Amino acid sequence: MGLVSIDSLAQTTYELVIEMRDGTKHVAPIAKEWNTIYEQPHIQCTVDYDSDGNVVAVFEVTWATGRIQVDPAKVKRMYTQSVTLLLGDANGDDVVDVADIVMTINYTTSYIYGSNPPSGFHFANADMNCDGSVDETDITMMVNTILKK
Ligand SMILES: [Ca+2]
Ligand SMILES: [Ca+2]
Repeated sequence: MGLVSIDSLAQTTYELVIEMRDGTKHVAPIAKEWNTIYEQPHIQCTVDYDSDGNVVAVFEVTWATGRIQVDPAKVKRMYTQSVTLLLGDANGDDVVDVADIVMTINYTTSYIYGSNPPSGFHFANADMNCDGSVDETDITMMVNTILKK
């Protein structure tokens, strides 16, 4: 039993960044399938209303894993950027090991039970099959990655 090479788990993908006027940033990973269809991420922006009736902009990207709702008046700019993922590295410490499995299980159970997801969870890294969701399939792939001979 041995660890697979980290290089084989590195993936280049895109993420959507919405930069607010107050300096905060919202980032949504864009699933890998997207890259096989288009060359540049296409952002669609529609206007919606929140529960208080305030106008919010809803930014969505085809195949995106994230849906970001922000006040359009407070948006400074938005752009896409390429990022290098380390598939399986759910906690972002540059190593793929059992701690990532534990964190991913915590993430999926928090989703099921409506509790807070673990802080520092790297969604795009944990989405092993890049289908835009993190579930038991990804956990299985993570286990297989770690146990791979
Ligand atoms: Ca890790
Ligand atoms: Ca997945």
